Amino acid sequence: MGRVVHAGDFPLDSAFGALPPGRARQRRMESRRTPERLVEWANDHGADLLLLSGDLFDSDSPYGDTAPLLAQALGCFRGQAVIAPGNHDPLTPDGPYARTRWSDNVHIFTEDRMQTITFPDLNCAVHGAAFTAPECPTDSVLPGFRVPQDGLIHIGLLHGDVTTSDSRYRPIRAADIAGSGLDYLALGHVHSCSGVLTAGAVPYAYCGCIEGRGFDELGERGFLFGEVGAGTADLRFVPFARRTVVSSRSCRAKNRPDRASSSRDRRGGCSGVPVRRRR
Ligand SMILES: [Mn+2]
Repeated sequence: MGRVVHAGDFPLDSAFGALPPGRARQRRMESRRTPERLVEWANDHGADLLLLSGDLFDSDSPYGDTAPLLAQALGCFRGQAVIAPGNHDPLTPDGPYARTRWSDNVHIFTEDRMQTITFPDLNCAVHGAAFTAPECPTDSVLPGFRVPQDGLIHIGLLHGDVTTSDSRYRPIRAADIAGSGLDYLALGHVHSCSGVLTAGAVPYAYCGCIEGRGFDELGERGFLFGEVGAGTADLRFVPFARRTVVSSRSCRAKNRPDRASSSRDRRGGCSGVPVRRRR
């Protein structure tokens, strides 16, 4: 099949609580351009499928025009987009997914059970589910799921927590990933990009968050891009965040005292957004 972008954990209208109010407002405004920038990148790189692994909004009641902005951006994507709502943006009757008009190339999982969308032109099927509440203490999706042997490429798209212990955010077991037979499982929730891992023969990955928002999210942020084939997922990390949160220590280590207390603006120059030294 074709080229895949896997992104998630934006989340739009995030509070940026570590910043002073004026700077936080600026960052929120910038973050609302994220979908448009992502779609431009995806179009420029010939992506066919945009997998959005949830937590695209910070809550199920974002500012009034935030969801329409996302819908407008995705409507400009030349391929197909699929969304698996997460714990911050669960699929609820009054939430942004239900209340917004989406273009025909946008597909949103609506239930907390495995749903399948087939794209014959891409020779591919995307399987996934939605959070329908802010918490999901059991995984009712992957256990027992097995892809059919029908010649299609099978991709999974879920928001959840790969763990061996309890989790309020859909605890996913590695054995269930391994047993699924998926050609790739695109996951959201964890804010660091995992790179492509494997459970049994099944490749899976967390794309990480697209922007770092605080000192627990230092360093490059972005998404995954590449090709998925039968049993193979060749995706690489694409740094994309407009700003990168850096600690004073790493700045000084690079001998750039002018940036010692700032986040770097990808468009060049020093943004002047204050960041505190990590302790
Ligand atoms: Mn989450």
